[in-house]
Formats: sequence, C-alpha cells, structure tokens
Amino acid sequence: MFHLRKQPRPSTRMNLQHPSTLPDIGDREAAMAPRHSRSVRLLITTLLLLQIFSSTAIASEKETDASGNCDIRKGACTQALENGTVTLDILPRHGGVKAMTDLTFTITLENLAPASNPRIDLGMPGMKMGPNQVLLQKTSEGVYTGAGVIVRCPSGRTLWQADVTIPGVGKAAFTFHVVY
Ligand SMILES: [Cu+2]
Repeated sequence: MFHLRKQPRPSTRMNLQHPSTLPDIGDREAAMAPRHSRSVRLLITTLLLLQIFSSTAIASEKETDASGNCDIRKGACTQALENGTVTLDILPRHGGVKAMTDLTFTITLENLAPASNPRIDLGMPGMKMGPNQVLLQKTSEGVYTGAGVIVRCPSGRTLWQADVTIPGVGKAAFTFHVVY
C-alpha cells in the first residue's frame, strides 16, 4: 500500500515542475469564454426569475401580516366556522384598541353550540409573548364576554392575534392592530 502512494503521478508532477507546459491562461479563458457566458447568462436568468417569484411571495405575505384579517378600529369581525359564525369585538375603541388598558372582549356565536364557554388566547403572529388568556362568561344566548389586557410588545410591532377556542366546535384566529 505504502509504496503505491509514494509513486508520483506523472502528469501532476510534470505540471508542478514545468509550469510553462500549462496552456497559456489567456488562451484558455478566451477559449472558454463563450461557453462560460452562456451558462452564466442562464444562471443569472434563473436567479432573477427566482428572485421575482420569491419577492412576490414575500410581498403578499407582508401584506397579510401588515393588515391582519380584522380591522378592529372599524368594528367587530366575523369569521365562518363549521355551519355558523364567530364574531370578535374588543371595547372600548377610541379610534383603535389600546394596549395596557382594560379591555372587554366579546365573542358572539351564531349557529354554533359549544360544549363549554369559549376562551381567547392573546398573542402575536410569529412571536412568543407569554400566556395571556381571556376567560369568557356567558352573558346571553351565544354571547360571551371577558376582561383582558393587551401588553406592549418590546419590538414595537402592533399586530396581535386572538385565538378563539370554542370547545367541541373548533378555533378561529383574528389578527388585528392595537395602538401603543
Ligand atoms: Cu411581540
């Protein structure tokens, strides 16, 4: 085994010992240039297309993230669930729902029969904000209310999410902006 490794490979040795025997670099580049530029052009085109596709995807993702699915400043938001609807409202609303103030959350269910009272978990999309649950009491048929506070996010981001759990029925997620 060892004696085999010691044997020099003739071509490598020749190149190392006689660099002048290598083809001229300039000639080599010139010869390879057309092939190179064609494949480089193809690569650039591919990269540009990929960038266009990915930036479109990012743009639409940001748009959803920026606006949320519920404009709570304008009023309650309703979502379809199973054969009924879930409506979320947060009061008071002086031009916007304010963080660090006492808020009343109301969930109204239409054509849904929960096994027990719904609850709301407050958080932020893509962020761990610590547990913040709003327990709801039934105030009338299909209407549940509870008190809660939305904290200020250290990042300054204002998009919050209310995950509504309706036992025995399902879940609904509302994303909305708060005022700091
Ligand atoms: Cu946050």
